[in-house]
Amino acid sequence: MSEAFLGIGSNLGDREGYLRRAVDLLAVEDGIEVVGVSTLRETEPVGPVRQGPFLNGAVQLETELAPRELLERLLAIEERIGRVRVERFGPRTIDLDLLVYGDEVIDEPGLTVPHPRLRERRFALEPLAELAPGLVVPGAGPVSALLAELE
Ligand code: GSY
Repeated sequence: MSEAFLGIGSNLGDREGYLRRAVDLLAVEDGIEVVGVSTLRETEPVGPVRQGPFLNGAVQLETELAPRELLERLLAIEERIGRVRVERFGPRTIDLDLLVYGDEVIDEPGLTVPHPRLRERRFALEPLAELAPGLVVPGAGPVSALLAELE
């Protein structure tokens, strides 16, 4: 079993409903156990697109799935919920990002772990630190130090 952390976010429609449904669908997947869900928090949009505020959180998993298989399940859950993305970096109904997978560092087409923009994203680091304050992000350092760098 490996420990993994996801970032979850939504800024279209019933934001909390989409996030809760994603957690419910994760919890019934074979090979995935949800062991923690952070507080959901409203965050200002980050990035080049003007858009409404997000609701963001993080989820802690134990999983038997390899990283690529886990990523495919995340995409399937997004599809099942009815993922809508208006444009790249723009509004979306549901976003499930694989932030950290055990102590693995992976850089392959379509799969980069830890998430390549994690250290820039307070909206991902804060819920991650809430779930696992002692976490060391592979190749990047303690989550507490990454957050302090953003201060
Ligand atoms: O995958 C990230 C989507 N996203 C977000 C987000 O989830 N939260 C906030 N606050 N800003 C964002 N900008 C983008 S793109």
